[in-house]
Amino acid sequence: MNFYIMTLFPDMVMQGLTTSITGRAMQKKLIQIEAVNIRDYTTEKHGQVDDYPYGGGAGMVMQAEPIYRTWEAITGRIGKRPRVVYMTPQGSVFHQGMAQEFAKEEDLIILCGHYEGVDERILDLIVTDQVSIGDYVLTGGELPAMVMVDCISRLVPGVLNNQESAEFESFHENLLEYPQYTRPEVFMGMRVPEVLLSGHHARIDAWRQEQSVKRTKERRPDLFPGVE
Ligand code: 6GU
Repeated sequence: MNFYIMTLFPDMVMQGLTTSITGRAMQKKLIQIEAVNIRDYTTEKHGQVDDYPYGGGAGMVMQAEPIYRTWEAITGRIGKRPRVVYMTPQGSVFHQGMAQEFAKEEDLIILCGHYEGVDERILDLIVTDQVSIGDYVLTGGELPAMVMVDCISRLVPGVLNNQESAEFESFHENLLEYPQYTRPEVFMGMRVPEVLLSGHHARIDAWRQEQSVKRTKERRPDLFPGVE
């Protein structure tokens, strides 16, 4: 899968995503990530990419032209017009199901905004999806883009190894993960639950399931539609 990230901070995006599992997936050519600098596509002499909002008000707005030219360069080069996701706190809130939908795409273009947002006409012209990563405000769309690329990439076949996939299996059915323990058996006087040392796999599975349900009801009742 190919990600094209339109941003004013390509180094920030690439440094984050070339690390760890997404970095390994890039080396294995299972995913391709390209951060394209919008500033490279400005026609203004001082590299300007933003301007004052018409009608006044605080902050600056990213201009339509450099973004449009960046998009033209990408789509022209690849000869395709993939979905364009604009990262904005005004978008639909990202969730696992959305990641599964995006993971079906061969190519994805992601637009990271900054300042007070982008000229609305760019949204009308090229943007197909608007996505937020939660109800809080960040300084720009780069971290949200990295979150989304990470989440989608781990769904691409081959990106996770067997061990990592098995860990994913344990977060199924919309339940939170059960508590985990490793050596030693006693730490600061606290013992590992006896059942985990018992070797009874059926009892261990039942205990883990029960812990997952309890934890989900306590911490994320919203994931539990059947529960009052
Ligand atoms: Cl996508 N962008 C910004 N700037 N802030 C956010 C966000 C996106 N999602 C949550 N907060």
